[in-house]
Amino acid sequence: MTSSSSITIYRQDYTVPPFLVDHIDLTFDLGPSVTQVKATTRLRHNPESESHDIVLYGEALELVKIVMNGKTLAKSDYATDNGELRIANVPDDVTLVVDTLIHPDQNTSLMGLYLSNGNFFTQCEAEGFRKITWYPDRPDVMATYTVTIRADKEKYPVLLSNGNLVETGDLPNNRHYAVWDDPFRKPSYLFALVAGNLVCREETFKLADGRDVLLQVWVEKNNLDKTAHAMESLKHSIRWDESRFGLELDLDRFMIVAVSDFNMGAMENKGLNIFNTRYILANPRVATDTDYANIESVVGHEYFHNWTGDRVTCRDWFQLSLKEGLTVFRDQEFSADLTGSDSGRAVKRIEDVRTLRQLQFPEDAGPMAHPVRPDAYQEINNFYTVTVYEKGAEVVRMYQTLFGRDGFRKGMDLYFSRHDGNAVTCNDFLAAMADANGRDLSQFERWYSQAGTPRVRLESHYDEKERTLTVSLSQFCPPTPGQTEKQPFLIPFAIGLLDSKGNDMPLRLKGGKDSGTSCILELSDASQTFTFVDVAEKPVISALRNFSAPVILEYEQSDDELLHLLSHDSDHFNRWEAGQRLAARRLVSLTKAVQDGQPLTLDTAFADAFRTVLSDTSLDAALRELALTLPSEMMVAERLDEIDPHAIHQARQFMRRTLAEKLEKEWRDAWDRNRTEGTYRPVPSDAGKRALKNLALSYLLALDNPVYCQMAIEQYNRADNMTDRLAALTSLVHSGCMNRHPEAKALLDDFYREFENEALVIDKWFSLQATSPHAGIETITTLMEHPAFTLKNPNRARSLIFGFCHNNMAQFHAADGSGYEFWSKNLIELDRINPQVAARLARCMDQWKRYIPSLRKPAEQALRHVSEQPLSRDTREIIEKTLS
Ligand code: 0A1
Ligand code: ZN
Repeated sequence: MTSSSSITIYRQDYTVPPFLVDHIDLTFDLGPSVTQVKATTRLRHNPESESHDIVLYGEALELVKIVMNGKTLAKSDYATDNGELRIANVPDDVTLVVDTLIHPDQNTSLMGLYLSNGNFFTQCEAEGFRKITWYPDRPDVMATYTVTIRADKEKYPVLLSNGNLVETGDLPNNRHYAVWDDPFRKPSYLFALVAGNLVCREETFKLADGRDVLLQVWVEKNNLDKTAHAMESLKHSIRWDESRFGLELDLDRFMIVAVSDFNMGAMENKGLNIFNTRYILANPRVATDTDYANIESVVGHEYFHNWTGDRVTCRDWFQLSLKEGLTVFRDQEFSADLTGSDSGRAVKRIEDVRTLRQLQFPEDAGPMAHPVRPDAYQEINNFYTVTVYEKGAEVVRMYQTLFGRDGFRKGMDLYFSRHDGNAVTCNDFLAAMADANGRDLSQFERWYSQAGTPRVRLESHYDEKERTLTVSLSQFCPPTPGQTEKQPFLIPFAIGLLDSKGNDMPLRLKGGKDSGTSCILELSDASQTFTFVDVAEKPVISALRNFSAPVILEYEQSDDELLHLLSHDSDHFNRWEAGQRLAARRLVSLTKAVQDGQPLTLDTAFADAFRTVLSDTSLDAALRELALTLPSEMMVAERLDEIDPHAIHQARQFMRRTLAEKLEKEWRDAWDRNRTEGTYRPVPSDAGKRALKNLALSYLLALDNPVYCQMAIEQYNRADNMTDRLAALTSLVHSGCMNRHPEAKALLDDFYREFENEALVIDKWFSLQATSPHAGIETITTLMEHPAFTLKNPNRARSLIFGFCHNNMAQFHAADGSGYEFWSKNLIELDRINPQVAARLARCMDQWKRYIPSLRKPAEQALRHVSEQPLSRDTREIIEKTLS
């Protein structure tokens, strides 16, 4: 579907649905090229609406007939326009029967009903149900569903839908059927159907209230040996939601299905979650520690949606963060709790903040910046963003920071008691938090309505005589598209003070009580001053502890202060932060030195600080690994007005090499001493050791020493798990070893052969090559021609094309514009196949206006070239916003 003019939908234009649906009966006669869908819907006029028109939505449907209250409608009985079908002046109670034909084998968008490896799957969020039948496909229309699936018995032995299986049986012509009944009212976006040749791992599980439930994980046969971790994660999720939020599973059966063609990560369809295989399949041979952790968090995320999303859903799509921000926050807390330690929680927090800064901060400063609750969209699929998800989660976290865990829980309880079974808004959530905690949160609402990352400036003054410390905080939020003026936010600002020995000092605010050793300052005005009294000596300030608000802190601390925090802060997050700030400061100067042709140098004090961290065995390996990982190139770009990708890359490579040289012995020791014992376990302690060991290896390989190439080759050959094997191979490919060691090169082929039948591992194979700083456009083009490459599978397309365009700064931004040309060519081709995935690729050029002039020109050319093509609504919206 291509469009030349796009319609913008505004949040302010929301009106209630004229008709509500009590129940829908769906019958599917499945066939790959033709599927018949019969939808029988009982509709009732909504007393809150003045309109008496039934409005149905449909896309790419072949309408056979519509019968209303027993009468077949003539074409003149309804009007269709732009995907809407309107039946005017309808009586209060009606039954509609809609017969349609659809063509799953032609559906490459992976929305609605489609085929993957010959099996049927659906994806209905946000507006995919309208590709199945004409229906009031909007989240505030909630109905109970009965679904009958009929299909060939041999080809599709398994027939699944939401809810409970109530009947099965045989039909003539080797066909069979199943009837599913979902007693929970749900919007159409939560409908799901799966039919095919699948097998499952299943278990009966006892809930806290003593009920037994059936848990199933469905996959293709060859993947059954990779389902144990997903099942474990599901059981952990159920237990966690019971104990942390008192929320129980409301179904007798909970199913997860893995599919290899999927646009996103996973989908929370009621009782029938559908997952990208990437977030289900794992065993030590094929999955890395990161894969294991992601699976746990995504399984949790989808499960938690059962309450925050399914039981209480969104009134309209502008409220998407109501369910997504909240559910991401819940999955973050789940993963953090599961680590079972304070340092584990800190590791998780650091990783989450890294994602936010690396992906969401640039979004909030670019052409697609939008509030957590957007005001307008052309294509809702473009708003499944890091702002709605990750910044939304930070907004939810701030309630917890303000009210504590207990206050937050009270707010959640009130939210469910008020809204269970309904479709509501972000303001309803805010009101529940405010009322449960007796607090006026009207100012807090600005976190939902204003886009942009606020900047908070900190200035301090210590008065030795008075023994007081004044902390002045001021806030400013830069303009974003459509929002030039911003009002001050309510910012919870966590702070602590360290004495010269590095100990936390007791805190007391003027006129206040003792506040322990960490307290939350509430910044609500444009600027405010806070005075701490009885401050025994000039402290080093630990500001914005645990990243208590999604802001950019502007606080000039000296190297000495940062080094002090790096060695002593009791807040693990801020220890890490101090190291990152020391490194980032130097990376910015080094980048400038590269641009000016100045010699590059790195001070000893900095290298020594890194050495101290690396050798500090009292610190968890995982925390050391995070502290010793340099800010990414993207992160450095964020700190510069103008982006010079090559200079940034060279600066960072220089820093890596220098740290490798200066700390060579310590890296070697780290590699030697962090080997894990016994059989592979994806637990945080072992994963942390592997991460540190593999970071050490990658630093050592920066030294261009054949001894280390050999070491990596041996690690690859000896590895009994994918984490170590992939790390060795990636380090080899990304270092100079590849060109000098034929043996290293052979490993790439070996890896391919070994894992030829494991699609997810072949994705890794493509992606590790696409992200190599040595992979020029020729390498990428050759890989595109590889028989295993296809644009049709989103995971595969992402591994190679996104890997190159998004995660290979040095090569993508080639001076001759060849990277941008590659981008535009593939974007145009992909858009014809799958608009949703294409629109994500389009986002690679978000930052083009900040590129150095020599790159801006070819970038603009590529963008203009794309904009001149016929494009989907998805891609058109992004390209137009990027160019504007
Ligand atoms: N609600 C899902 C994300 C999701 C959104 C759209 C999709 O369409 C292809 C698929 C999944 C989640 O947050 O997990
Ligand atoms: Zn979600």
